[in-house]
Amino acid sequence: MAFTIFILACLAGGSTAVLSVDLRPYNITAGYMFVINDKNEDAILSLAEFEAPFNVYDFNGDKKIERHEYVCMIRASNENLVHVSHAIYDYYDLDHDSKLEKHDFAAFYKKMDKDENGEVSYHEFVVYWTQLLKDTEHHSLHGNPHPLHEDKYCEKHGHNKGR
Ligand SMILES: [Ca+2]
Ligand SMILES: [Ca+2]
Ligand SMILES: [Ca+2]
Repeated sequence: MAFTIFILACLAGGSTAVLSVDLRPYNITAGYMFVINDKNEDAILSLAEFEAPFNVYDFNGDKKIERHEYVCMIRASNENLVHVSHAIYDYYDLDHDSKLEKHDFAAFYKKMDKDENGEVSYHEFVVYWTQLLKDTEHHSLHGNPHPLHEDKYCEKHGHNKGR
């Protein structure tokens, strides 16, 4: 979700020269993200299912996902998603301290649970993420054409391109 965007890397093809990506139609993309993460296929995204990718992004295992961990992981999958990944990280990082912890996930999960029944349905998920992807459209469709900054950024933090 923040972490499902990892999945987007699989969806988004195209040239890496432009560093932008078209994720439209967003409701289809959101639906696909849900299906991939709903591991037990009960049409409910549980908090456990939502949190499952946490350790994948926590590169150094300190129970926090820092911006570079998230962005560089996405970047290793698909450079076109770098800019939208920054934007989505900001959605998760509600207190703007550039660290995502389990409580941030829980808070984000609550935001998706529109009817507050303690679980996120397919419909709730798709509505929420369709809007979120729409809001980040500027980042996904008009990416920065200068990737050098990101190169240094990820190398500095020990993320090798292609990991
Ligand atoms: Ca489920
Ligand atoms: Ca970490
Ligand atoms: Ca719900």
